[in-house]
Amino acid sequence: MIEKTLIILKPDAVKRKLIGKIISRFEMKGLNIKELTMAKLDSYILEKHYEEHKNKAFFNDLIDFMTSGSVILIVLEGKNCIKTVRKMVGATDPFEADPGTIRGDFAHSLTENVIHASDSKNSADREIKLFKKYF
Ligand code: 3AN
Repeated sequence: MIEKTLIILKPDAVKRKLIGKIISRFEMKGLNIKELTMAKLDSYILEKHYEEHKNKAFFNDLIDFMTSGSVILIVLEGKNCIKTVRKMVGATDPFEADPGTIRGDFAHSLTENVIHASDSKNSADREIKLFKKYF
């Protein structure tokens, strides 16, 4: 099934100049970039994006980090794109993420873990709608 998913290259990916390397992995996999923009996100939209985590101890650190610099927002499209991209991204904890995955290869910390990717069709639909104003 052809699906769309939302990707955020987080502030650490932008600061560390990893954007090209990460996008090139998605292109090599044959996924299509439907939308792409650079933005500085505010805490209002991020609190909505991460609302499932609002009671977690790491929530404030996560919002501070995500507002600390520019991000790249991308809508990718492709066959079974949501699951494929999650596999390419790897586990949340970069020290658990397999080598060859984006987090396994590039991320150094649990909060600053380089990339966000929608985890289901429902999340993808919700997140693409939430960030639509930036595209
Ligand atoms: P994923 O991004 O792999 O779907 P989520 O949705 O569980 O992971 O977490 C959202 C974000 O919150 C992660 N990408 C990471 O930046 C941060 N995070 C998750 N768990 C922790 C934790 N235990 N400590 C610090 N930050 C965390």
